Amino acid sequence: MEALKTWQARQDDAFVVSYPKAGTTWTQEIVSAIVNEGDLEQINKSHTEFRVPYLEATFLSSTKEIHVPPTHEIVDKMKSPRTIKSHLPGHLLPPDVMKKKARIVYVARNPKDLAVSCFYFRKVNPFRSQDGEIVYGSWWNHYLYYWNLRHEPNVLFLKFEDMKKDLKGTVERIADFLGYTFSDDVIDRIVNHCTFGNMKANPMANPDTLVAKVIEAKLRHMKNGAEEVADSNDNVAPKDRPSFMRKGEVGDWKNHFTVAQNEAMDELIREKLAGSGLVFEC
Ligand code: PPS
Repeated sequence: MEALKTWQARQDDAFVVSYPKAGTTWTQEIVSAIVNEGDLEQINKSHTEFRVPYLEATFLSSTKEIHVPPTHEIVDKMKSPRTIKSHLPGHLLPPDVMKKKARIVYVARNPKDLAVSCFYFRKVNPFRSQDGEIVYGSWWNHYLYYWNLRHEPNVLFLKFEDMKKDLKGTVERIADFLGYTFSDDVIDRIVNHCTFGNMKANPMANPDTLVAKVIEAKLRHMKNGAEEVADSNDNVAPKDRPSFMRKGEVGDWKNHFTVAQNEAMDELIREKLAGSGLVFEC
């Protein structure tokens, strides 16, 4: 985080920024497909996580002998135009990103589905959340920071629900925002590549294999005493871990929330987003 304070962005960078579980991987795949001009052969040569690296996440090495540099140093060596993922809240995003007016595609999702998706991902990835503190802070602070930047020419604010309703329109909007004009054929190819079913079936877009490797490395690291295991949820057996590409739907919260939970969440949403103009269909 210290290094990111002075990290240099480039004007033609395309960032995908989001609160976790809001539709990051989906947006990553769309942005990557656009920047590769719909060349699926090229896109499918490497995994999304390598095409659109996760700026602030430095992955653990599988052995002591292999040194894995911090991701931002890997990103420094990438050719332009770079595509980069970040979950950083606005005040922690490297200041040079806005200074250089690098493009930011931000995606937000209705908080109820976000909570359900987080709940399942907690079984996939043993990230920590203790005493009400959660990685990347509260969703409303994250959303509102970028929502308030939505009129900046280098920021495009998207909602998961709109992407579900009109994937083709979304691909066209992002392409236009990033300065690409495509024929209908190319647009249709990108749309088809980025449907839930096709991404789930594509090992270069579905994070499952990579996630499993990252979790195993993390658990090994914890067992070696480098970090304490936060709680028993951290030990969900691989066979019981849900797929990262779980459902990809709008309104799955209805299958999970009690009436009381729904009312509490509605009140929280009303309170936190009051006066902002940001509303969700949920
Ligand atoms: S992460 O860990 O923050 O990167 O997760 P993120 O990618 O933001 O969110 C994961 C959820 O997005 C769903 N997803 C999709 N939905 C619709 N269409 C496509 N193509 C797609 N790709 C990913 C994924 O299934 C997770 O949502 P849930 O509700 O858990 O299924």
